[in-house]
Amino acid sequence: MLLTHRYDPFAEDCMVSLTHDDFVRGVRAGDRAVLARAITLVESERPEHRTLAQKVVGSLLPLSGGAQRIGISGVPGAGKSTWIDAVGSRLAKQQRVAVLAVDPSSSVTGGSILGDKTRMGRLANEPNAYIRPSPTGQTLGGVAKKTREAILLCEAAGFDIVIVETVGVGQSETLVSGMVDFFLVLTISGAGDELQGIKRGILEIADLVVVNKADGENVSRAERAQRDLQSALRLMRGSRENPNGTPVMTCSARTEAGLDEVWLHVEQRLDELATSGQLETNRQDQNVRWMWSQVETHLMHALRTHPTVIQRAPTVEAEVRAGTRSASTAATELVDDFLQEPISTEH
Ligand SMILES: Nc1nc2c(ncn2[C@@H]2O[C@H](COP(=O)(O)OP(=O)(O)O)[C@@H](O)[C@H]2O)c(=O)[nH]1
Ligand SMILES: [Mg+2]
Repeated sequence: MLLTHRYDPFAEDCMVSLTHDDFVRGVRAGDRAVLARAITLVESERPEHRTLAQKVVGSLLPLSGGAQRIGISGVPGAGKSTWIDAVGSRLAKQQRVAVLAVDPSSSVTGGSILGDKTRMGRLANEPNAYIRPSPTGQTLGGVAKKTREAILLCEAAGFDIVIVETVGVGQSETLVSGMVDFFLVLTISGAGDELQGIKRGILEIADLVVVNKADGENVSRAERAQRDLQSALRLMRGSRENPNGTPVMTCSARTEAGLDEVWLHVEQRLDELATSGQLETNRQDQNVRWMWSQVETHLMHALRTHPTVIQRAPTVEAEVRAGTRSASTAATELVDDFLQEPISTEH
């Protein structure tokens, strides 16, 4: 059955009829409909779903890890969706490709910058592809957790490549770079200073920068942008192993010029990382960092929902506001209140 790219709004209702074993069996078998429901399950905020979701993810964890995890970021309009459509469609001829979206705008405004899947029309029609839009109405931290779990589910379902698309605004790119093996930043040539069109922070986490839309009259501008970015990156990130800093390439997602070269670079780099063992080390580090970030989330949730803290917070806040109590004393007091009787709250 090909329920592939379609997000099924009714899945959550049907979900109750699927047991833990149904989920595990279906995902293992690569059943798209069950995979879609399993992702809906991990996205669900309902307590009974969360318990089941944890069990399902736990059971499938040993089957995960088999995909190449690629993150793609860039400002809205840089051509991310077009790029993924073009590259993904080629890859899907031989491999199974899943695309997951992380869109911070959908959690803040309810809208979506990343939004429409229509630009991935070709990929959506590939039987080997699965496209999943961003979960809406969630905090960025929530989206990160769900995206991580969705990656694991896709891997357990046998996908060879998982591409995570995110918008290069806000913090989502940092979150995504913490869950992928290779982080690609797509940019476009601007009027003058290339570094203005792209945030410095994002360049620091990029494994490869690609200037897109190098087509038609734009070719020479794109090439100039490439040179400018390359010299900036050489200064920023040049090292003994990589004297030129993070590599910068050009391509056109529209005409598909340069796409093979870009993908070849990604593949070669991933091969090197896998062979040297660095890929595994990176994933281990990511897991440990993720564990600590989850510890923080759980602790903050427990603290903020603690009865004494809830009761005292308004007074303490007012005192801090009025300057009658220092922020750090107040913080210590609130934490002490919590620690006297820490109520562990499942988050
Ligand atoms: N000329 C040209 N236009 C492109 C290219 N890639 C994307 N576009 C166009 O740029 C616009 C934004 O593309 P989209 O993929 O939605 O960008 P995203 O917001 O980064 O996902 C669309 O109108 C695309 O057709 C390209 O390589 N060359
Ligand atoms: Mg897009």
